[in-house]
Amino acid sequence: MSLDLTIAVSKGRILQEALPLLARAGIVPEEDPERSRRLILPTGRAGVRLVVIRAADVPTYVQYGAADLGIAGKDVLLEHGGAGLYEPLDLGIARCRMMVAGLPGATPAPPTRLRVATKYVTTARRHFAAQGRQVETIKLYGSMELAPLVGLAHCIVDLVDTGGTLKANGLVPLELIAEISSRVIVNQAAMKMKHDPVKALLAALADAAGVPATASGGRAGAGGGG
Ligand code: PRT
Ligand code: MG
Repeated sequence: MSLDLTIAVSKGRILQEALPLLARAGIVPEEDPERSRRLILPTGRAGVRLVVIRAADVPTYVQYGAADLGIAGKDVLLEHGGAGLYEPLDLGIARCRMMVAGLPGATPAPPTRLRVATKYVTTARRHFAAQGRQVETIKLYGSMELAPLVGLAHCIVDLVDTGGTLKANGLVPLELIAEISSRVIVNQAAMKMKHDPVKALLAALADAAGVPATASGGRAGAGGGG
């Protein structure tokens, strides 16, 4: 069995923030991942290659062992559920908060059934179920902020960073669901079968991120914020 390692990284803002950190661990892709059409990129660290894919696909690749490790937002991990994954490192990058937001004073009290528009239907349902609230979720793929403005939903569950997008649309944050940052995930079988190279890579990434390397971390996707 090859002890080479494949790391799946979310493209977009996570990749932008992860690249300098990966570089400190010697992982410099041989081509610019934002420009290259190649989907598998060899790197300057021996035996390590990157695949750069859609954020929501990262846990899937790692769960099935198509990639040994991944870098994904906690938002995506909460929604995925974390089956087959360890989450040993919080890289502390691409930070934001997952929140319920809506028009001020426009969210109905029970027993009215709340209509929630979101890309995170599983996480949203779990959040409201923990409050004993059954909600109707409406799956959207982007521009969640529009939904309350046009009467599609009472509120949204979305990521908030500066709050500028909410504000620009007259929406207010209502409830915090989870603090979000990007995490390193590891395929549970790879953690066993490729233990030494995986451990070495995790130590290098922890060092690059300036965070403590933990044992194997918990199962990914579990819990609210941490
Ligand atoms: O392209 P694809 O559809 O696959 O995904 P994407 O477009 O959502 O990817 P991208 O590049 O935006 O990266 C998404 C990941 O970055 C998320 O999974 C988070 O882990 C992380 N992240 C961190 C964020 C934000 N901060 C963030 N602010 N992702 C999205 N936002 C959006 C938010 O959805 C909202 O529309 O930014 C807007 C709010 O920002 P503020 O500053 O106006 O509050
Ligand atoms: Mg995008």
